[in-house]
Amino acid sequence: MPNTLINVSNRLPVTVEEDRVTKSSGGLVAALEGLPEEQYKTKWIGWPGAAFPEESRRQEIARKLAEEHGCVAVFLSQEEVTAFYEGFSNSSIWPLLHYLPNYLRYEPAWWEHYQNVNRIFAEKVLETVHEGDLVWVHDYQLMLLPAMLRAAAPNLKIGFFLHTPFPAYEIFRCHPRRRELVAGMLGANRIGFHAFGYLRHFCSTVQRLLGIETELTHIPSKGHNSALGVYPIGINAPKFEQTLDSKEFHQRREKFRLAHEGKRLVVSVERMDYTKGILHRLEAIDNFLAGSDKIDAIRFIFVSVPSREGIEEYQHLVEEVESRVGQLNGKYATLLNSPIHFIHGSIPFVDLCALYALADIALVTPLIDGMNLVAKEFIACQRENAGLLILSEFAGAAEELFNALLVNPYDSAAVAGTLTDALALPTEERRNRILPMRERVMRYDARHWARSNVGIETLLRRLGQQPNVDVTVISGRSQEDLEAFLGGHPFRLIAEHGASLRGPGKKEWERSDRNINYAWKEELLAILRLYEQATPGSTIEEKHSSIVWHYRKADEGFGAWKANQLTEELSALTANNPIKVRHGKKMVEVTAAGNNKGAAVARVLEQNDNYEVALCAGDDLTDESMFELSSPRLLTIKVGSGPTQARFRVSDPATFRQFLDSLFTV
Ligand code: GDG
Repeated sequence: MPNTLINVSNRLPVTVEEDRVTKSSGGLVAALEGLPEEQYKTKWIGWPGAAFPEESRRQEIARKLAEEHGCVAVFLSQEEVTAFYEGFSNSSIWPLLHYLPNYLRYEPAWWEHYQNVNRIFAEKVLETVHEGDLVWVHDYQLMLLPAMLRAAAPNLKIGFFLHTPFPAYEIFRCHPRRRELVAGMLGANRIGFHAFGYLRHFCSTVQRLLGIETELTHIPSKGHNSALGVYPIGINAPKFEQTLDSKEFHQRREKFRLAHEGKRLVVSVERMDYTKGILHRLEAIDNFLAGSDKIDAIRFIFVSVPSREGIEEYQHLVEEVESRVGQLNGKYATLLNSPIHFIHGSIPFVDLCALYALADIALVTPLIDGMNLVAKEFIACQRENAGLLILSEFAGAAEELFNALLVNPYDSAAVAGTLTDALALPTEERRNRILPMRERVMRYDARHWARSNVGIETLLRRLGQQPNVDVTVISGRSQEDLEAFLGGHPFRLIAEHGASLRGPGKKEWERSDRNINYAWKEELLAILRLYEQATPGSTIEEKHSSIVWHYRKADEGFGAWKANQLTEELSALTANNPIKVRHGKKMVEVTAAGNNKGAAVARVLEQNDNYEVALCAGDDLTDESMFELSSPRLLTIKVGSGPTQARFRVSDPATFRQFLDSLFTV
């Protein structure tokens, strides 16, 4: 049975107008179209794109959407759309996420609506969800939703993905509701970003706003952990390949070729948004045309899709762009050419592909952009041609598209210069640039993105559902940590290197270390306290079976020096006792030697002599005690490099996940 993945986003992937249901455009929609249907049964929850005041009409639309499109509609009144969407989401959060506090507008009444609409979404999700489903919340309009869902259904698996950048704390702190917004996101089990920089900013913002100690891998939250990840979104690669193979595409491309014959084409495609750098780009084009003696041989095509037209800043932008385009065409037009071909509208997908394929250059210069799918789509369509991508260094895509010509969109003279250079590059070099990027864009596509986002959750769930398979997780971490990470799964959990155990499906923990003497803890704790006092920034963690001195927040050199001293002192003191002292990563740990993962595995095998085979894998030095066991039923796998007693080895955690995935395909 495939898992049901419930996608929750502000907009549904369809728009309802009068009697027509049309597909919405936009990055998210395209990406999720690429999810493999055989693995994920998907449902969408979202707003259908217009206010429908009459109840009978709402019912009719809800039925149509559910039956024909697998969608659950969330209806909003016109007032809610204005305050929640245009107001709070797009006039206060959006500009800050894009480092543009000058565009920030805020009205306190919007906050009530934002909370209220997030609550309406929460109710819809709770009505729709079944045990075992995975909820995936998208973007800044629904930042409160994860925490609302968590409060109502503590065991629900919730993912959150932010499609925009996450800015530096100094910017995000300008938002009047900054704390509530980040706390809302922390309701998710997994929070994804397009780039590592965004993740880092999010961590430091959480730390400074909420005072929570964060790690770059996860953030501890009430009763659970939010794992953090970087998942750069991709395009729907198969859809592009199919279109490029179609007869219609070839016809359209030929038609456009004839219409623009004899001209080099430079194309820009985007929503009409101030983050996309349209006015700065026009400045660069002015610069370029002023220095060009071949104006008749170049044409700039702009496709600017109308966006957020109810918002004043967007209305001004349209006026300014139209006036600037008119002015530049007036200034540079000849009897043979009008250099800027401006479309303020949306064009059909096949035309978009034909345009990308025909273009010599894509000029993609946002002032800042979470990812920017247009850059990747252009590359996808360069299957036969050898076009060049000029890309803003401030788009998330710049981190991946290694052969693009990167520009600073604020530096219009430099953009104009890059354009001149690009037009002069020989075909051979252009091909050498585009081809390796195309390979990457087609491989790491939307399907890959969606899989890596929901992959680990799906895998864990599937493991939990296998008949005749018991899953045991053994870790050095505390009971609380294991519960927070894996509490919702029917796994046997063994914490603190074997000191305590929670049976599958049980709530209570049992200690498995009753015969171990911990009298030493008090005495050694006193020594650790002295080091804590003497080393500012260091802290002590007390677990049932061990004590740990952490120094990652202390001065690096001083901390390491004190750690060596402590390790020596403790080792000398404990030499003749069954106590282990370990100097690990920014910590010194003292544990009872009787607790080790090997002994824990031996106990599990002893108590379950019906197991035919036990697959035992790990990536840590402490896992060697399991690999050293000599049971014929045991199949041991080391994950990663380093010396090992294990029988098999896989190179990294991702490969191990793939292996499990293939073992347990349902
Ligand atoms: C947000 C983030 C992030 C545009 N014009 C037409 C058309 N489009 C399609 C493009 C592309 C999509 O719209 C735009 O996606 P982008 O990624 O470039 O930008 P945003 O809309 O701002 O998306 C962004 C994205 O979310 C995903 O996470 O990359 O950073 O801001 O797919 O092709 N499609 C058609 N006709 C048009 O005229 N058919």
